[in-house]
Amino acid sequence: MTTRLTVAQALVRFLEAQHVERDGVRTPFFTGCWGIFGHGNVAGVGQALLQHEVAGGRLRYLQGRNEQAMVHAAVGYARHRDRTAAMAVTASVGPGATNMLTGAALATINRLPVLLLPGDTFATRVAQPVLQELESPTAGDVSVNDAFRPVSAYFDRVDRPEQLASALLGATRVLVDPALTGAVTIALPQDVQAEAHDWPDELFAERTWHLARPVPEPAALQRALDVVRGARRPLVVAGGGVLYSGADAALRAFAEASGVPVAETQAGKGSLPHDHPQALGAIGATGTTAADALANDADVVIGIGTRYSDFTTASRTVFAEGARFVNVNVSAFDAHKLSATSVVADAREALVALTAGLDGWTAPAEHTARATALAQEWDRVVEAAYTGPAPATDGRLVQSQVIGVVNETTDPRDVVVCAAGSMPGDLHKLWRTRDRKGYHVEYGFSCMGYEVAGGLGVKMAALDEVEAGLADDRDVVVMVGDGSWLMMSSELVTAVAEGVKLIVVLVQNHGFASIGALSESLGSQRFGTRYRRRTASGLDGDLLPVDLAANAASLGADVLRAVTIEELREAVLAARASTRTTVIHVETDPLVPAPDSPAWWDVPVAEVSELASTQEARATYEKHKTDQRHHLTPAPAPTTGRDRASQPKDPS
Ligand SMILES: Cc1ncc(C[n+]2csc(CCOP(=O)(O)OP(=O)(O)O)c2C)c(N)n1
Ligand SMILES: [Mg+2]
Repeated sequence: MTTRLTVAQALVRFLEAQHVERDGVRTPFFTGCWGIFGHGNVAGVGQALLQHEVAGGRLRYLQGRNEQAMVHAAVGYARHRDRTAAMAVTASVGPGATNMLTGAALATINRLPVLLLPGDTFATRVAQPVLQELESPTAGDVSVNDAFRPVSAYFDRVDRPEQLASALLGATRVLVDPALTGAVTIALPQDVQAEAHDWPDELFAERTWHLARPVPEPAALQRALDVVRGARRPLVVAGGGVLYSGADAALRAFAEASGVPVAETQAGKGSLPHDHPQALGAIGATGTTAADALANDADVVIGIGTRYSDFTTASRTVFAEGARFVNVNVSAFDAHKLSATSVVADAREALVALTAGLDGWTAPAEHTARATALAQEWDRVVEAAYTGPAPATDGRLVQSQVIGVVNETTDPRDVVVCAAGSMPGDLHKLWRTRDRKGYHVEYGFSCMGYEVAGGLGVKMAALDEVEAGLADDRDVVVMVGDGSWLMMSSELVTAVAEGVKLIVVLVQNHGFASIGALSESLGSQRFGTRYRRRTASGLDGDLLPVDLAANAASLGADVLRAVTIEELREAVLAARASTRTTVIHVETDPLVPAPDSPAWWDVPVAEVSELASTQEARATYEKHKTDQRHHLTPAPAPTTGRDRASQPKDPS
């Protein structure tokens, strides 16, 4: 049997029918389709979504304000659902499509599934160039959508209806693959979207994809255990893979059985609650003194579900040259990093197997005790930062106080969302995570503008979990700087339209505090990082007369202005009690930093310069460069039982 539908109608039908199963739980995979329409998708995918909605279809249509932001929302959604559900995003040809590129890169870098459906120029090319078409004098088959190839985990273009089935199956295969997932792009020429075809009905049959939990190969597990058992000062580095796999309980069991302390990357923060005696908190360039000290001394580093970004390794200065690595990762690509003994497996499966294989082994008790003592020491630093460090120069709050108030006035299950600026580093060091899903900082791409849109996706995911009976409701608290806000806060309108409640803490410090501090430390004198009026000597005039609170109110949110700690506390409580989206506006002093991490981050300084500040910074830079390690020592060779070369000669 066949059904006659357009390519776009068939696509929507297919998306509606996809389900996933993990640990015996079956749920719909695609839960919505974001879209902004233009001539490249309005009559194709747009018509199909309308027809679907009129027929009472399951897949909801979500209207966004910016294509990049729609991708962010979809990514935030998928992350909060631990990659067990995803959304699609449809855009028109040209700028609608290219607006999605940043979101695509963000999704692929963070290994988070999103299905991108950019419209494409006519497959038939009859009236080319169509509005917004990129013409190439040297290639006839190129469009702007080819720019998606390097930032997509999978790319396809459907030039004929017959190609759709293979494109959809290939796309979904990659989206549900924990080792490959990311942005999956299917470019859809605008004429092909509207073209009818007789589709085999099986294409629309309900399909259940298994979300794989690959188990460790026994020999690889054994090698890993041999390295771990030889350790005197081991350390776990927990990455995002721990959370996506739902391996937090298994990690805790492993840590408690072995006495190995646990440090967390940005994506892995929340793997252990902050007050667990073995929780060292953040590692790396934005690490705690506890985690970074243990990392410096570690003889064996057990990385679980981590990409080892330069923030995690402090640009390869945080681990000693002789350290051995044992990497558990579902992706062989990550598992092999830093010359590790690699275990290519699901984090939860591997942790359970490692715990069982410990066979009574524990790290030396004094090592575990040292970790706990150092963690407590750092917690006292956090406490001091929360309650108020040095008095702010002019009565404005400082950022660490804002973080403290938000942490202490929200529910342990609430989710804090952030992405770029000085807050991700401060949150990494200072946020007391009390729930495995309580910390959502996008730091793979650290994309300014992710915050509000990503937070919207997180809240939608939380609401879907409530509806599916998987979890209770929780508030989502977006923490966003003025720079990120100005770059992209437009999805606040979508939150209002959808009746999805967000709490937004808008931290106004009149510029880029993060890059300002970085610039100063690199001898570049905070050049170009303040928001000021231009004078004869540069951008160094008065503060700009912008009122971001009024801006937020104009977008339909309730707005509260907080000046003192007490007002901020009241505002967060009021926002929690409200059912509406509330933006809390607070001014902070950009010149008072949070307690510093002891680690370094490699950002090259000009080798020659006419500025004394740059010359000094270069000298410091060169000193730090000498601390950088290679981590090229091969992992112990697999044992073969009997090594052939050393076998005794056959006496016969
Ligand atoms: C899209 C994008 N452009 C540029 C950057 C580089 N960058 C990182 S933080 C930052 C400034 C952020 O300013 P704001 O949101 O006000 O936060 P603050 O640094 O003041 O805490 C910039 C420009 C980025 N991460 N993302
Ligand atoms: Mg700022």
